[in-house]
Amino acid sequence: MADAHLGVQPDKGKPWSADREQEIKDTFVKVVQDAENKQVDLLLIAGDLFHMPPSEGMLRDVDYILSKLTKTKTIMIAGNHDYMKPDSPMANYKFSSKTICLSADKISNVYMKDLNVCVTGFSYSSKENEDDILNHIKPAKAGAFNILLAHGGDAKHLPFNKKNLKESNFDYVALGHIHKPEVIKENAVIMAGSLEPIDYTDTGARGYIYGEVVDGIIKTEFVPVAQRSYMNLLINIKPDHSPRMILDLVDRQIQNLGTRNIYRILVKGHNHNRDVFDFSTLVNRYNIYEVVTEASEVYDLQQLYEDNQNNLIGRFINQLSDNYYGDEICKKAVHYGLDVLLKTGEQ
Ligand SMILES: [Mn+2]
Repeated sequence: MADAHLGVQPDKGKPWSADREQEIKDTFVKVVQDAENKQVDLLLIAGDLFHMPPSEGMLRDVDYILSKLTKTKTIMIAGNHDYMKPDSPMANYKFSSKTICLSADKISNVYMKDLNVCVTGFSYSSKENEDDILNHIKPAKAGAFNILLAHGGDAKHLPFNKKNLKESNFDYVALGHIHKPEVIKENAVIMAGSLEPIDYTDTGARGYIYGEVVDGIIKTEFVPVAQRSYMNLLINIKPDHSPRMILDLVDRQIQNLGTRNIYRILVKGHNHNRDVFDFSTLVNRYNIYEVVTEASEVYDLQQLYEDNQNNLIGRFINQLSDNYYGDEICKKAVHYGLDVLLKTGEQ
């Protein structure tokens, strides 16, 4: 598992914020229970178990939960949120559960003779680490099942080239940091994603990776455990829509998708009357993070490109903008694409 972010208060100020804080803790406990029920050998925590460097009390709490594991050993690293300074409670904590937290900034290896498994990795000692060490790191124990446990994947946090990790000699690479789960190489290199979604950009399912090794061959599966999802509802208002119709439509959609989920309502277009659509009754009834209303969007393409050259939005504009001013269909394609990209917040 990765990025549990214990102690985070998601959507501070919203009515569901305190519940979410508790749910995130409950989900962590549930994953530990799953490990116990399945009698797994090894629980790997790929960083950011805590949302901030943990106090001794927070560590004792987690240590107690992990001490319920009768068979499972836990190996964890500190990430950029719960980074481990030399004088911090985390660096000096002695676990009473079967837990090892790998040391900060220098690579260490834990070899478990009974399992013939070697876990290689290290913790963060500060909020950022731009080292490209993950592109070169090597397994430590020939003949063992070698696992790399690492936290990173953007420019400021242990940037890595997916190709290098795919070609590494590790038998399994357990990654954390990016909240969206991603199988980089099937059964071999996996970004677990956050255990629960933490903010509205974390759309989609969240959970952990369960793996079984039989005769040196590993098979993994994603196990969804998050109690809620963030969802974007795109509402396209047509000229003959009335406000009542739209409210009913959104209400039905939320009923179908689940009333516990947290929604953003993105309103586009207008009706013949140019009515103002008031969603306050729905905001009071459901978990609605925000309602974004806009008239048909006019984008400053040049500015957007300059601000987003290094991400998906910039690449999208670059690919499609050649005929932007000459071709009406191309123009629409750019607008529709930008609408979606800008609204999901995924870059
Ligand atoms: Mn992180």
